[in-house]
Amino acid sequence: MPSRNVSGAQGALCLLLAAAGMLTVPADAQSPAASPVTLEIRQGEDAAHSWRPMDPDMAVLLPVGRDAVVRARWKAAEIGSADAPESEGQSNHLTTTTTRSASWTASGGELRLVGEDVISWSPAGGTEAVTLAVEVNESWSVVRDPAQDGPSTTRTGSARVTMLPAVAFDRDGDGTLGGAFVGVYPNELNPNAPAPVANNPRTYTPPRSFHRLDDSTATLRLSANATLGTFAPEVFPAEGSGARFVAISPELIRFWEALHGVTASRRRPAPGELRVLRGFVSPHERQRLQRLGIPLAEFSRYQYGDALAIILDANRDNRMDDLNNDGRIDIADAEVLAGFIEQALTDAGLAGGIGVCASFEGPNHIGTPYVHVDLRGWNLRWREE
Ligand SMILES: [Ca+2]
Ligand SMILES: [Ca+2]
Repeated sequence: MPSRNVSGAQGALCLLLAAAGMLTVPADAQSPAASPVTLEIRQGEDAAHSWRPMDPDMAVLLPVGRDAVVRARWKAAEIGSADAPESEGQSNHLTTTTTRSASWTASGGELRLVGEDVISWSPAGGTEAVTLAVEVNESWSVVRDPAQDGPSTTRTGSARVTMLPAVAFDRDGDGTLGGAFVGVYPNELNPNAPAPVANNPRTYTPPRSFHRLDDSTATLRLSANATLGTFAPEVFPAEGSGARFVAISPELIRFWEALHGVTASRRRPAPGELRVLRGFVSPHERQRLQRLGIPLAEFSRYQYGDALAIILDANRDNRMDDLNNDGRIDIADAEVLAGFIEQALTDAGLAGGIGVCASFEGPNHIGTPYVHVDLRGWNLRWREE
C-alpha cells in the first residue's frame, strides 16, 4: 500500500514582555514520556467548532460518503525564562521563536492539508482499514537580546489512529459489495409486507453503509468491550476467511457497553463472559440458513445490523451458564440474561425487541438457551420455548 504524505509548516514569532515570568508556547518540554500530540476528528459537516478526541486504541467507523477531517493538537507547555541565555545588561525583553511542522501519512486513500495542523482524508474508494499518522517537529529558542541567537530546543511528537471506511450499498444493484455477495434486501414498501414493516418502513430500509470484515479488521477495537468482529461472528464457521461486508448500527455499540455495565455490576464477570452467537446476517446468508433448515424471518433485524443473539458463558463451553443456579441450563437462565438486557436498554435510552429463547439454531452452538435483542426502536417482548 503506497504511503501518502503531506506536510504543513508554519513559523510563529512571539514577542513576550516578561522579566522573569513563565512563557506559554505550544510545546511541552516537561513531560517527555507522554507524546504531546493527540488527534481530534471533526463531528458533522459544518460544525467547525465541534471536535472529538480520538482514542489511539479505537478504530473509527467512517460514515459512508464522508471524508474524515482530523487535526493534531499540540499540548501547550511552559518554557521558563531560565531557557534564555544571560546577556549583557540583562534586558527584560524576551523573544521566543517557535517553528513547527507536521508531517502526515496514510497507508491508503488520499490526504489533503486543509489548515494549520488539519487534514482531510478520503478513502478514495478503498474499503480496507487505514492508519493515519502525524509526526510533529517543533523547535524554539528563547533569547533576551533579539540580536543574539539563543540555543535552540527541539521536540517531536507523533500520534496515529485507524480509520475503517464505509462502503455504500446500492439496494438496486447486483447485491455485491467489494466482490462479496450481500444479497437482495426484501422490499419494505411491498404492500404485502408484515404489519410492523408496513407501519415502520424506514426502520426496514436496507443499510446504506457497510464495513469490510476480514482477518485484519475483525480485531479493530470499536469500544472498551467490542471489536468489529464481536458484532458479526461467522454465520457459517470453518468456511475460510473471505472478506464479508457487515452493517453495524452505532447504537449497537452503545447498547453493548451498557450491557457490560449491567453484567459487571450484577455478576462480576470474567472478561469475555458475554458472547455473541449471531450478529449481522446478510440477506444472502439468511437464505443459506433457510436452506439448512434454520429459518429467520424475511425482515429479520439481523440483516439491519442492530440485532444480536447473546449468551453469558463464563466457562466458555459455548452454552449459556446456569445463571439461576438451579443445576439446569434452560430457558430460565435466558430469562436472567434478558433481565440484564432489559436494564441495559433502559440505561442506554434505547427501545427494541427482546426474545427469550430456549434453543439456538445455527451451524454452531446448537441447542443452547439464548436471548435475542434488537434495536428496532419500539419495545417488543417474546418467548420461544
Ligand atoms: Ca457456558
Ligand atoms: Ca439454570
